[in-house]
Amino acid sequence: MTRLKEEDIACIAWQLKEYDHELQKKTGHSLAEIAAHAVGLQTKAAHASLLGRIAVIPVTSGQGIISGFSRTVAGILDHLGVNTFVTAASDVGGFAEAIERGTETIFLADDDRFIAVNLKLRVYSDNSDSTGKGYAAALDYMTGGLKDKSVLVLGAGPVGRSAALSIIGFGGEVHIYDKSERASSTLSQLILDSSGRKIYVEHDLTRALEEHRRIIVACPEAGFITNNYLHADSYVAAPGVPLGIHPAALNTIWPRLIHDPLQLGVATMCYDLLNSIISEGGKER
Ligand code: 2YH
Repeated sequence: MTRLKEEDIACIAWQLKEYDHELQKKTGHSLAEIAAHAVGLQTKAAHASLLGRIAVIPVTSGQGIISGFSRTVAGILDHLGVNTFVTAASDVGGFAEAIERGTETIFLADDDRFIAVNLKLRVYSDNSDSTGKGYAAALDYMTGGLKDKSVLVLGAGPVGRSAALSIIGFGGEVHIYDKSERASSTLSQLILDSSGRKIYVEHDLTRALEEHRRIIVACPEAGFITNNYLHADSYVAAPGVPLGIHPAALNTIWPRLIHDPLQLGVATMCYDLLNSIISEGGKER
């Protein structure tokens, strides 16, 4: 699993408006609309304020605090219209501070997990899961719909698994490639058992790249997708950091490429929790 570096996220907070415009140009939809689509919500029904006040707590365990990480997460949530603050204290002190300041939702990450917890409902959203969903939703919008279309998912880890399940939800056909054939087969079996849907295991990366025009890059290998695999009708959604597109191919694919280190994943975590809150409200009525 990639641990984000300070330089991966340094520019995010002050470029959120530009990033949102870029998403709108590429997919026809805003960051909030894509995140809502990822969890099956209408943006109109989802008022970000329903989340109450959000605290982001810096966590020192493992390799420690990533400078700017909590502030960037808070910036993304602010951009979505949620009242967010970063606690002054880290870890347990930060948790106490969040409760004292009337927080209902907490975002926090260590080196392995990044979650958002809603304290009222006792539900949480996982970043890997939300990132997979968010990128599948962006690809669905960007391509005009994945129904009956085949999508190559590169990487059978938590992000790839979540993306694969979402693509199936959008009616698409999943082809999975992972450098560990065992990981691909395990995922294929898991999806068959849980949903009765078949996904196709690809054994040869070169052939898989040659044959597909819709690709989700859910692995952290840099620059392996070169220009010869990318065409005027290729679409790539790449949550993986570092980016799998070769620098020389960036110009070709840029108008049909979705890639960011944090924004779509965090936005989808937010809408995932909103979805739980809205469904819970529905049950009460
Ligand atoms: O970047 C990460 C992990 N790779 C989580 C990945 C989840 N998909 N964690 C960030 C660690 C942040 C640090 N503990 C802080 O600043 O609070």
